[in-house]
Amino acid sequence: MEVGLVGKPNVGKSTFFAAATRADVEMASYPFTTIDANKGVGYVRAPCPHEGLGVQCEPNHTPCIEGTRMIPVKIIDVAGLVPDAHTGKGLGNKFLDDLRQASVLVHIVDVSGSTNAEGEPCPVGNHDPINDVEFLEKEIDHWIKGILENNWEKVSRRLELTSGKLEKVIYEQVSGLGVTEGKVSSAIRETDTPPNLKDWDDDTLFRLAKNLRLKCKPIIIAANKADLAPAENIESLKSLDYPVVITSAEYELALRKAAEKDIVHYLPGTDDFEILNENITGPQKKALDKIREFMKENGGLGVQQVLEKSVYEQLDRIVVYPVENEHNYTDKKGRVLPDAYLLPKGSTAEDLAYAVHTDIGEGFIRAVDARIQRVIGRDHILEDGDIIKIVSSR
Ligand SMILES: Nc1nc2c(ncn2[C@@H]2O[C@H](COP(=O)(O)OP(=O)(O)OP(=O)(O)O)[C@@H](O)[C@H]2O)c(=O)[nH]1
Ligand SMILES: [Mg+2]
Repeated sequence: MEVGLVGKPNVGKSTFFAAATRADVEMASYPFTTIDANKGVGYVRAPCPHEGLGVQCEPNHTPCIEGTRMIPVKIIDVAGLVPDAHTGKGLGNKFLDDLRQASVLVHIVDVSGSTNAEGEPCPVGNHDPINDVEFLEKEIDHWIKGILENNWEKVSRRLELTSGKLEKVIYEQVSGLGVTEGKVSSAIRETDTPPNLKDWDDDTLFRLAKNLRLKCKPIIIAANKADLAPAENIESLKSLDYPVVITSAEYELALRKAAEKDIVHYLPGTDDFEILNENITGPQKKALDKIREFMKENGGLGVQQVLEKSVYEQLDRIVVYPVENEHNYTDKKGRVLPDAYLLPKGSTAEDLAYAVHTDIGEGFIRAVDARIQRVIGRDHILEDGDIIKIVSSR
C-alpha cells in the first residue's frame, strides 16, 4: 500500500513529504524542485490496545507513543505536473509511472492561490485553485489512457488470436496500476464500450481511462498553504465532490523539527503542543503562537489527517494485531503486541495469516480471537483492533 503525492509544481508536495516522513528532501519556492521521486515512510495512528488490556506493549516496527500506535505507510513524492503534461509540457508525465503502485493519490493543492497554473509564484489569491483540481484529473486520465494504448495493435491481435476475453486482455494491459480484474471488468461495463475492439476510438479509451482512475486511484485533496489562504478559497475547495483536508505542511514540518530539538512537545495529528524550552526568542514564540492559532481553528495541521483519511476511509483499512500467545499477547520472543497490520475491511483470519507470511497462510489450521479467547475459523471476518493468534501447520 502506497500513498502518492501529486499536484502542480511548488504547492508543497515535498514539504508535506518531509513533514510526514521526516526525510531530508529538497524544497524551494520555484517549480520543478523535485525531479526524481522521493520515497519514504510515514505513519498512521491507531489507539494501542495495551492500555485497555492492562499490559505494556513492546512493538517491533510500529512504535507506540503515549498509547498511540504508529503504523508505517509508504509515501511517494513526485515531480510537479502542469496542464498538458501529457503532450510533453513541463517535465511531461512519464514520471507518473512512479505512481503505478500507489493505491491512493493525495492531490496537494495550493489553496492560497499564490502559484499560477505552471507553479510559478504569484500574489496570494491570484490563482483559482479550483482550476487545478480539474486539470490534474485530466492529466492522470491521459496517463492511464497512454498505458491502455501502449502497443494497442498487439492488444487487438492478442484478443483475436486467442479469442480471449476482452476483460482479461485489458486487465493484463493495465495490471501494473494495481487494479484487480474485477475492477477492470466493472470499469469496462460502466464505460459502455462498443462490443468490437475495432470500434473503440480515442474517446472510448479516454472514458475507460477515467473509469479505471476512479476505481484504482481514488483522490483526496490536501488544501495546502491554508495558513496563507483567503477563507473563500478554502470554502470553494471544500464544496467540491472530494474528501478535502485543510493543511499547512509548512507548519507541520516546523513543529516536527521543533519537537525533535525538544523545543516543544508535539504529537503529530493533535491540535496543540507544549513549549518545553522557555528560552526561545521572541520571533520563535510568535511563530509558534501562529501555528497554535491555526491548529485551534482547523483541529490540527492536516498532514496526519490526510494520511489517515487516505488509509482508513479511501482504502478502508482496519488495524489487526497478530500474536503467538493468546493469553499474554506475545510473539515467540515474548514481545507484547509486537506488530500491527493494516488490512482491507472484510479481511478474514486466513487473509491475516497470508499477510503475516505465505507459509503461515498455506498451513492455516485455525485462529483464536485473543480478546475473548475464542477459536475462529478461516473465514471469520476480522474487526478493527482485533488481536489474533494464528495456528498454522508451518
Ligand atoms: N505558507 C506555506 N508555504 C508552504 C507550505 N507548504 C509548502 N510551502 C512552501 O512552498 C514552496 C514549495 O514547496 P515544495 O515542497 O518544494 O513544493 P513541491 O510541490 O514539492 O514543488 P516541486 O518539487 O517543484 O513540484 C516552499 O517555499 C515551501 O516552503 C504551507 O503549508 N504553507
Ligand atoms: Mg517537490
